[in-house]
Amino acid sequence: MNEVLQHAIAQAAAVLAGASRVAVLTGAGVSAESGVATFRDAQTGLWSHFDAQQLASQAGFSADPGLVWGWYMHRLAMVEAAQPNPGHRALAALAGHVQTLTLITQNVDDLHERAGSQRVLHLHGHIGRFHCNECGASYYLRPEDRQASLPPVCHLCNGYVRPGVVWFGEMLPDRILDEAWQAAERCDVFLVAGTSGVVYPAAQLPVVAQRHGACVIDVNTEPSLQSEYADIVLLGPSGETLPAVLAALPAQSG
Ligand code: BV8
Ligand code: ZN
Repeated sequence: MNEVLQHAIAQAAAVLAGASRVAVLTGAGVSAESGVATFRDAQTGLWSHFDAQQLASQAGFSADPGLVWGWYMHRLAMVEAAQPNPGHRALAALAGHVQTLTLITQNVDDLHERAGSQRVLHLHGHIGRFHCNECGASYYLRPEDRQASLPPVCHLCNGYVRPGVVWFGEMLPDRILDEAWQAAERCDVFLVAGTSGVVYPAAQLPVVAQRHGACVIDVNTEPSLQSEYADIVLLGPSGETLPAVLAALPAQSG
């Protein structure tokens, strides 16, 4: 680990050690080391000719429900085959070092929960949950649905079933967005990890936090939109830098 990164890790640990309220925002980058492709990663196979935003939309689903269903079943299988990485585990452990930690994620995988994090705020939903696209009725995935060439149909209205994620052009869940916004306004430190910062309103959260006086820390393998204004920048993989920050924290008191 280079000098600059080691210094930034020590700075981040010092700031976190003095914090009582911490808010964290994660993106696809924190799951990259678990083998879950990021949104930037080129789509593979059948979907290589489509950009993620097109597939993750009502328009995409109406145009070709089978293609979009297949894409989500492909991604669901990737998530289920993946394991949390040291970055997820470091964030779960960080909760024990501060008075309040609010973990906000744009990810639709459950790797934070599998790493032991409690009450994760999923701004963009869950890839493992399903409901009817017409009437909203919940739906429980059957094994045969995974290989199906079309989405299952709703037992109430025959509408197509869709994944429980927020598509582009759709509103985020109110209560979750409000809780995330309040955590950003009230935190002493806002830690951003593994996000490019291009999708709104999630990308607004670190700005809100900094405007309310918080120290913003950005963790990424490359410069992101946050690193332009962040107070501390850790340029390295979150699976290595986050455990290093945790290791640099003073031992938990009591
Ligand atoms: C909405 C679920 C009301 C689905 C997702 C204001 C300005 C401009 C546009 C808008 C605006 N307000 C609204 C919009 C429109 C739109 C938007 O933001 N468009 C962008 C693209 C310009 N927002 C919406 O539509 C939102 N809804 O606003 O509703 C409304 C409606 C209509 C019009 C106005 C208002 C809904 C957005 C949610 C969409 N759903 N996901 C699914 O997953 O299938 S978004 C999805 O993409 C992810 O959840 C995530 O949010 C985003 C991908 O970003 P990242 O997670 O950051 O991933 P990415 O691949 O981009 O980057 C990975 C990063 O990790 C990189 O920086 C890389 O360097 C780094 N990295 C890689 N490896 C590592 C690493 N870092 C550390 N360690 C590593 N090992
Ligand atoms: Zn229905």
